[in-house]
Formats: sequence, C-alpha cells, structure tokens
Amino acid sequence: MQAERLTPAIGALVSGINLCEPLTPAQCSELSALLVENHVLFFENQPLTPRQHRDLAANFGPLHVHPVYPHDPEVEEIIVLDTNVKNPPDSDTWHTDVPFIECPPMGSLLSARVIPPNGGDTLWSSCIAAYDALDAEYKVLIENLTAEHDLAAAFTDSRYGESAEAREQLATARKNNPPMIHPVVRTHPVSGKRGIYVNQSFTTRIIELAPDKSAEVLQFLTSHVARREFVVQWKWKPYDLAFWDNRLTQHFANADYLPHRRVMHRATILGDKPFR
Ligand SMILES: O=C(O)CCC(=O)C(=O)O
Ligand SMILES: [Fe+2]
Repeated sequence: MQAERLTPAIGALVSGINLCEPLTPAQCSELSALLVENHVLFFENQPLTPRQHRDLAANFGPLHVHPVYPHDPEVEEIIVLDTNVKNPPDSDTWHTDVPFIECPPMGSLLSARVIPPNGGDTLWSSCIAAYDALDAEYKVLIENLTAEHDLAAAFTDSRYGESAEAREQLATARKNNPPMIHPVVRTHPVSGKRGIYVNQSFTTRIIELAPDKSAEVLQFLTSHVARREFVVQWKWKPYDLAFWDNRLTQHFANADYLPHRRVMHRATILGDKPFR
C-alpha cells in the first residue's frame, strides 16, 4: 500500500490495495493509521458491490442505518444518494455525517457509481487544521462551550416531506433522534488532536451563549472551517472510493451538475461519544 499526500492539511491518494477482497488485520490497522494521519483517503478503481462495500466498512466498527436517506434494496447499511432533476442534491453545505446522535460516526466510505460528465466534486476540510489556525484568545473563548446538533435542521419538511409517507418517516426520525449536545471543541480519540466540532448543516445553537452571540460564533467557526487552506477537493471517476475520518473533518458536495444524474453509495461507521 502506498499513500501520496494531496495537500498540506488533508487528504491522501492510496494505491496498491484491492478493497473488493477481504482485508487482512494488518491492512485494517494500516488503513486506520493512514486515516488518522491524512483525515480522508481516496482509492481509485474499486468496483465494490453493496455487500462488499458494507463488509469493507464493517472492518472498522458497527454500521449506522440512516433514518431518512434511502438505502440499497438488499443492504440497508448502504445509503443510495441518487441525485437528479427530480431529487436535487442537498449535500452542498459543510457538515459532518450524523452528528445528531450520542456516538456520531467515526468514518464514512463513499463509492462513486454514476458521475456527471463534469462537476459534482466533493470537498473535505480538516477541522484540526482549522482549530490550530485560530488565535489563542479565540481558543479560550470556545474551550468549554457545547452546541446542539439537530437532524431536523438539515432534514426539513420542505425538502424531505413531499408525500404523507415521507412526512411520517421524517416525524419518526425526529422522534428517535432528538437534538443532541456535543462539545464545540472535541479531542480526536486516537491522535489526541483537538478540532472544531460545529457545522453549518446541523448545529443550531451554542448552549452557553445568548442567541446573538451563539449565531455570531457559529457563523464564524463554520465559515472558518471552509477556508481553502484546510480543504482538499476530489474530482470523481466511477468506482473511486473516499474514506473519511468523520470525527474531525467536514465535507461539502458541489451541486453544479444538474440536469445530469449522479449516484453515490455510502456506508457509515459508528464512532464514540465526543469529548473535550
Ligand atoms: O455526494 C457526495 O459527494 C457527498 C454526500 C455526503 O455528504 C455524504 O455522502 O455524506
Ligand atoms: Fe455527508
């Protein structure tokens, strides 16, 4: 296995491994270490079936079943993101996946199936690099804050409640996933590095601050994370695979390709409870 770093802050292209075959324990540990070091790994030419994709992800932990996104008909752990004119893309805001549960995912594995002729790139940012770049006073200001993350902030009735059936599914998803509070700055459980853990899609407020100040700090931190020096951008080819560390990265999928279709499959690996 070889890893070629792509930017100073984040990202590596990994070659010399076939992810369609079962991994050895040594390969799993090597990939886990590369993930923590590089934050997002890219692999080319990995034509995984949904079952292979699920089994690959399951090497790294138990898998999450998404309460709203549709899944593969046979493999419920594989989300199918089929975006087109009738189902427009909605991942063009900076976010971490599923921060609204007590133990949010440690990682996600995204496989490109159908790619538009151009556009549809995805960007990832390092929340560790973004935190490191804050000045010392700002770090002190946000040190002990906590924030609320809400599924309902991103999965709205207007976008996901078109039919009566969809509205009911959404209501159930909300009931089962009430807003969750996590630290604004979390420590990576493996590297011990600290990073910003609030995002534009799901974070609704900072608990300890008055509404105006909460909005101001969230606006600052969520736009700071997206600065280009913390970001890597990937241009997809069919059967590329991205594996990101969802604990201290955020991502954004460009929504610039309609009327073309784009299809991605995602497996989501559960993680542990964020801590200061
Ligand atoms: O479609 C993409 O490139 C990414 C969508 C997304 O946010 C995800 O799969 O978690
Ligand atoms: Fe995502």
